[in-house]
Amino acid sequence: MKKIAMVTGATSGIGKATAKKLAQSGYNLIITGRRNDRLQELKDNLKNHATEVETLCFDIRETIAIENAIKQLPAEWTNIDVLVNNAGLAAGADPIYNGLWSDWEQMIDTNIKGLLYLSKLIIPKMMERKQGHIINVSSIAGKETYANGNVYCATKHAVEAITKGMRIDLLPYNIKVSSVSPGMVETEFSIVRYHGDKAKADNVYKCLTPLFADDIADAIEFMVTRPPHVNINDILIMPTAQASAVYNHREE
Ligand code: NDP
Ligand code: 8X3
Repeated sequence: MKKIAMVTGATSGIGKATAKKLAQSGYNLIITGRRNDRLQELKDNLKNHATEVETLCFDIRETIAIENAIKQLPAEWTNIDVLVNNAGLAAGADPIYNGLWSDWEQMIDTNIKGLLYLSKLIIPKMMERKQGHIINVSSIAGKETYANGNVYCATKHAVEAITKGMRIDLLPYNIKVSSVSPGMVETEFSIVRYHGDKAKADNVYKCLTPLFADDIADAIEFMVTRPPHVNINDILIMPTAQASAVYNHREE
């Protein structure tokens, strides 16, 4: 019987790459996101790995939608072994006095509240089985702050605190809790952050080699393939050309 991994935000970027990597590692997958066409496309693609796939289409900010989606999972899909809390975004890059309330709400509701809502629904079954692994996708922005990153950085700092808190609370239940904290990864992240402005998004990765989604998927695969007595608390993974949230080197 294959293990089951649930990956949120699997319609793009890090989540999609992680779903593919875990399929190659022999997991059956539950993939989530709001864009159902992309979920179906990924499901078809994963068939090549002889993986069974369930798709759950919901907005992670909506508690009722999440509850309904989880309730509709067939019984054989409810024993989730690995939960990758990846769905998230940055919206805007403005000084605090110019930030949009709508951007702040979207980031806080998705990156913090969405992660909490879903985890609360998945954790009880892991507790019953005294088995499971939760991997929260944090960021270098969870460890440092940078100009105009204020609220996004706050959400990822919250992910760090939630990860540490979860790890303590779930200790008696043999549930591993990890985080992976990337620097710049070229995905749809910057297009989303700049509200669809492709030129601004491209500029983020100009004249340096960023990380790619597969690099983060590799790290997640490493975490989930450690022996039962080993938990990787966190992996901070940066492009070679990026020393910190603010220092990077561009070959002009
Ligand atoms: P992408 O924009 O490529 O992917 C984001 C994913 O999150 C999509 O699948 C999207 O699915 C999902 N998502 C966003 N909002 C919601 C929502 N309300 N409900 C459900 N799903 C949602 O970006 P990345 O792959 O780069 O981002 C993945 C994670 O990695 C995020 O948490 C991000 O903060 C983090 N990260 C990214 C870094 C980077 O430089 N790219 C660096 C460090 C961390 P859909 O739109 O279909 O709902
Ligand atoms: C994404 C990385 O540096 O853009 O979390 O905040 S950064």
